[in-house]
Amino acid sequence: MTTRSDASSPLIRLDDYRAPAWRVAKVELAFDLDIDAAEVSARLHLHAPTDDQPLRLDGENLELLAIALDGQPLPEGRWRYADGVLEVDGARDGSVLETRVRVKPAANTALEGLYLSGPRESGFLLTQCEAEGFRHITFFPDRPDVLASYTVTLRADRERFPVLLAGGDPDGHGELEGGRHWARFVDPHPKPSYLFALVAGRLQKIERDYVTGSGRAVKLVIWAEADAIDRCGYAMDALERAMRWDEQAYGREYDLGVFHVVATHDFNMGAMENKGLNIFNAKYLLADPDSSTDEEYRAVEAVVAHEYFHNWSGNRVTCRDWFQLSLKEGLTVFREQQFSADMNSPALKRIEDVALLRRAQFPEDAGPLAHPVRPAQYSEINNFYTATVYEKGAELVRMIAGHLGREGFRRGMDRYFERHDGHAATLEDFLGALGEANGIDLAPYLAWYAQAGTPRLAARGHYDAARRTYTLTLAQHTAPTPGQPDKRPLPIPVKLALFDRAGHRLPLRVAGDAAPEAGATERVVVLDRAEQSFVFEDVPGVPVPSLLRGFSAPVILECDYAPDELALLLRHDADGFNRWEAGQQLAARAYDNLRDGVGTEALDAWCDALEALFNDTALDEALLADLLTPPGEIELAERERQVDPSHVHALRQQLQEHLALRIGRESLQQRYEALAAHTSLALDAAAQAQRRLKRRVLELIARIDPWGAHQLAILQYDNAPGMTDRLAALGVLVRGNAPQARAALLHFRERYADNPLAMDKWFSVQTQLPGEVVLDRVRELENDPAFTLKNPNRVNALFGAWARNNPDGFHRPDGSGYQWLAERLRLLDALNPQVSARLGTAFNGWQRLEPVRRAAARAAIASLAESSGLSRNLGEIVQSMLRG
Ligand code: B3K
Ligand code: ZN
Repeated sequence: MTTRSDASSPLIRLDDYRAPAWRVAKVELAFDLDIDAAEVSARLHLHAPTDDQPLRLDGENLELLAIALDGQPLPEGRWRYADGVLEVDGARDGSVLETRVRVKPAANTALEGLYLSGPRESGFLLTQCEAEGFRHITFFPDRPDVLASYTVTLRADRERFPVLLAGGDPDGHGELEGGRHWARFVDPHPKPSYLFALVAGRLQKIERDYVTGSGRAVKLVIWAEADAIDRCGYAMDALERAMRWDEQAYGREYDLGVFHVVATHDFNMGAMENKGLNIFNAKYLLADPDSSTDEEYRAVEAVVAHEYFHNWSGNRVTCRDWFQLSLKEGLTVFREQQFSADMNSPALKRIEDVALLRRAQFPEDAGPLAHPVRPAQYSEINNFYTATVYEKGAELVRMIAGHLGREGFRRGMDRYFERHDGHAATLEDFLGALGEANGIDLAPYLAWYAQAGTPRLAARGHYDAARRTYTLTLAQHTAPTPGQPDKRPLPIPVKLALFDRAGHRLPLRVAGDAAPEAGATERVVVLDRAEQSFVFEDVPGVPVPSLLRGFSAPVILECDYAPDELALLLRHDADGFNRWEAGQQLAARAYDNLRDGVGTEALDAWCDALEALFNDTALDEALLADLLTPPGEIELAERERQVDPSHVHALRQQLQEHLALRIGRESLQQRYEALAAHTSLALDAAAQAQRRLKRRVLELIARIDPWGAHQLAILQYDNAPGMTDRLAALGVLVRGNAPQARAALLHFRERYADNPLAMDKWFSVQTQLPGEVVLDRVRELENDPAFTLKNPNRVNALFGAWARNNPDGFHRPDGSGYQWLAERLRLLDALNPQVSARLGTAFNGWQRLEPVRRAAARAAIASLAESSGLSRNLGEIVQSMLRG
């Protein structure tokens, strides 16, 4: 048995890409499955244009039992297996290589390859292959540009493994001797190995018949363990909506007779788009009102759609190599965002996406882990499933889609799917197809894919009363990132409007515009140099510019608005997103007022505008809830040169206190009561909006009258019809350190002891205790019998929620939080490197901490880096942290 040694960890570089010397046209796999050991037989039909290159196959932790070439067993001297590579002599174009290996599912705590989910007596077997898990199952050229058709036979004990599933269409099943049975699946669509999957065990199902637009009958089947199958109905509805939407929006249909979806509690990420057999973290598949919040319902809908959309953007057209990961992920996130916007509210969806980008991607792009959407090199590819590749990647697709317009983008996507169907493509292929279908050269956008860091866009305006012109000067600058000291200008589309002082949009006429659109009040200008000016004509008075509308490019806008100008946009813009954006900028300026203790102009303007909006009964309640929420602590910390997370936390609390006082205790109470009177379990937009606003109002009350808020919260907790209201109330009690919190937590624990997803929330909510005390609580929770390092959801619910969502509680000045996390990372790394590496990124931003915390954080990271035997995953993260 041999594994690649982690110590060496060579760098893989985009520039070193070579097409595979050997291809596999067809794979026949046969599995003899059991909990402790499984045997895997593989027949690979090999092809090589020239067979002068040695045949090399990837394989990790495989016990080789037999090997034969073209029907002849291979003697020892004809093959070598070392450092994760099996080299075989004598293969020719058309050869068939047969191997038989043994793997150990129950011992696989990394949850990559074939593993056991749940207890050994009752759990089930499943696989996770992306990115490089297939090599933990059998020998294969485990790279995305080797596409093969798969025939898979599964054999196992019928009683222990009544359900046998693999990707593709079913192709027979039957009985075997000794109580065993078999099932075969054939996938006619050539696919890369990372899309292979199997599932075996005791699972229940729900089914639905679906007919595609062109009349193909598809059986949709969702599988889960017995205690969860009743919570799969919402996912089934979402799947059907997603399938229909992809037919209508992109003309893409499903292409097999059956589509399986399986839920597991043991999964390293959200879900996986395996061809015909999607596997989901239960968190993104199960939903019921008693144990899921409204946010979780939306997440289920989004992730179900995301994985389904991969069937075209990822599976039918896949990636040539892992550097192109955003080709499938950025594009699929974008498609999923469009879908979610269509199913729900476009403005709220955009707010959610931009908030996520700022919370997760901007800090990544500004820290030691910054990398381009298409990285140039990696040591461990699993470390590159990042907010940059996913969320920034989606923003790049959005920019390009905006450039082409709705019809042009569709035309381009049709061209892309048709031209590259059944192939492994690159980002150049993508931009090439989109551009060619529209007669536009999109090559300038490639620079966005290659350059890390968030550009800063500075805007200044000048009004010339005599000429009635308004000159807008835009300039861009991107700070150096690790390994990229010099940055070049990127094409930045800036969607803009000009408002007069009464809050009306002005018609736009740009000087020198070849084809002005008569009466248009919104348009896009593209800044593609370091600095550029745009002159608007016939402007009647000093306007208020509204810039980057809809967040038309993933940049940081720096504009010296007067507070009353932002307040005007917050009050008058008809577009919900732009209004929210003006409010966020104004809130950030209000935060500056509090921090500097100089002036209250922005603070007053923000509070005044929100007070007025609070009393505007026509305003959508969900939007109001978002407007009443200032930027988060992570985002506010980005405004500081040296970050003291406790100070940022305190200032943000003060900000909310000012707002609550301005709106007034009485008004808040009245609104709360009016909303509480409508409490229901309904999932429609209005009911969700009411719950969202109710939660926000309760949180604001808690800022100025904790005692009163806790009374309301305990009532809300006791009477909550569903999880959204229950968890919101519990959160207020816990964060407020209310005396009633203990009893509520005990009650919650008892009530949901058998529901792992609800128990995750029980762990998470307690990580939000304020200040110093939280570390003791986290320690206590770690010893709770329900805690285990082996379950990624549980680890993220406790350690992840604490280290990421409670900056004040994690960043203790004495470094106790850092040391404690470092110790946990060591333990976790020995079990599950993917999860430890992701958790390790919680240290991101340490270089910008104030000196005392910075030194403590550095010491903890350095001690981690010195530990022996770190995985390649965590090793790469801590090394980058220290280097950056
Ligand atoms: N493609 C998977 C993620 C795989 C992560 C591997 N470490 C889920 C998704 O993005 O749809
Ligand atoms: Zn994806």
